[in-house]
Amino acid sequence: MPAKNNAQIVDNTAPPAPCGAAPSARQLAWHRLETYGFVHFTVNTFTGKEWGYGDEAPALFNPTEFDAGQIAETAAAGGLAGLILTCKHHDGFCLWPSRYTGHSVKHSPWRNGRGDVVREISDACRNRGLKFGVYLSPWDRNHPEYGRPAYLAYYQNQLRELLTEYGELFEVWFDGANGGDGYYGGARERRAIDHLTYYRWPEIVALVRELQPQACIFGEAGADIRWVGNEMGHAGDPCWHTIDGSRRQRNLLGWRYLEQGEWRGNIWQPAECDVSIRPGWFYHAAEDERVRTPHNLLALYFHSVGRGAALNLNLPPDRRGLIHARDAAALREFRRLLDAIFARDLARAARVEADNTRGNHPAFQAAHAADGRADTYWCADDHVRQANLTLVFPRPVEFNAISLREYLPLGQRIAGFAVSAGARGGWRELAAGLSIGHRRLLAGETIRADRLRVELRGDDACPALAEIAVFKGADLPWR
Ligand code: FUL
Repeated sequence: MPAKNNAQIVDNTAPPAPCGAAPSARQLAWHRLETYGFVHFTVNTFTGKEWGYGDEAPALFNPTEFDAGQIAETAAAGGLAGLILTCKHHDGFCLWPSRYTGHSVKHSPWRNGRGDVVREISDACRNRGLKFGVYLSPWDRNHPEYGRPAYLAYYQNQLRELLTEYGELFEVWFDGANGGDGYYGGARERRAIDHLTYYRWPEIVALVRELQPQACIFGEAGADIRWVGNEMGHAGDPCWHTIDGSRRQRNLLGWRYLEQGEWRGNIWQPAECDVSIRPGWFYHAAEDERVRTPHNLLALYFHSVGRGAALNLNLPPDRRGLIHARDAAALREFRRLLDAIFARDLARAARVEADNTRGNHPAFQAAHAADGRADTYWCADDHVRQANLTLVFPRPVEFNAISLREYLPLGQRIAGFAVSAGARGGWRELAAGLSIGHRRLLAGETIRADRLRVELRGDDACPALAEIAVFKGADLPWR
């Protein structure tokens, strides 16, 4: 009889099996976006509040020069890949003429009650090549039935309107906030709910999957993307793309846990850093002097996108319904500085050596890590747990920023790394860390070197790497 147990035969000319949890196609597409924007707009813009109580008259909503084109244009000029609009914030006021409530733009003076902010923003996004996403606050301080079963049908009806009437969505954002008290149709009382069970998340997730299968869900159970645990615009270090699903079920996701995730968690749920360009989420004229500077935005980018997370940057329209000139200027300059840093990848001119190449096969050769493509990668043999990649520059180069990327379809494989510069025969360690994932940016003082070594450690899998890129930026945020 032939031996049955041939499972150990390793084919090192084929890609390795994905290790641990791996991303879905919709998550992979989301990882590639890296930066997109939030648009917080509602009656709060006109009352000066951050959380409307729910008793605001729709007549308050009256932007005088609303221009969705200016909002989308500003986002596009800042290099954002899409916009997520607060179609309904906690105050319950709807920016679209929902069939299920009169508490909406329908009863506002804006466009004589015939306007639809969701329509105009979603159209403007598409016209400028931006993706569009929706935020629909589960907590509704206006609705009389909030906290009772009847509200859930209302919420799902509204969600269905947004999922079916505004074209393709890239993200659906479910906010976990609930402060208890509210107007609630005049009851003016506290209504506490259990946010894990009250909203019937499995039904909501099923609705999004049915109607917008490509959209990533931000939020609670069943979500594709997790909150990063703070609203300051930075991910943890490390920041793993995975979490332990049983912790989520047991409501044990503290902010520090969310910032870092968990190595080899069983669910792929990467982090999104949501942060406002101003102190508040809504526009307040009193904060015009406190718009983030371009350098501050650069620092946010390095601490979010640069740790493998996405950056969701809030740009709140003012009372005219426009992005204020200060915010627009800061965003534009941020993008100019960022593009200048990443204008020329010095690694492209280097020869790349690896101390191990999977099956010695051209498909996995070291050169793939520095070919400027994210869809090709270097990979080691299955039994290898530590490997070095070395860039050999034709002549000494000066650099101060390095970008590393894993090849995510194979899961997160690298458990630790170190980067060293080589000059005149000696090595100097520049940086070391744990997670790489979708992207890891390292920046520091300017170094002159003729070699760059990247040491990679895979605890339970052979390492693979899609990108090593090397840059000399004129204007790094911390200088
Ligand atoms: C929080 C909300 O309470 C804030 O108002 C804002 O919408 C932010 C993005 O999420 O939970």
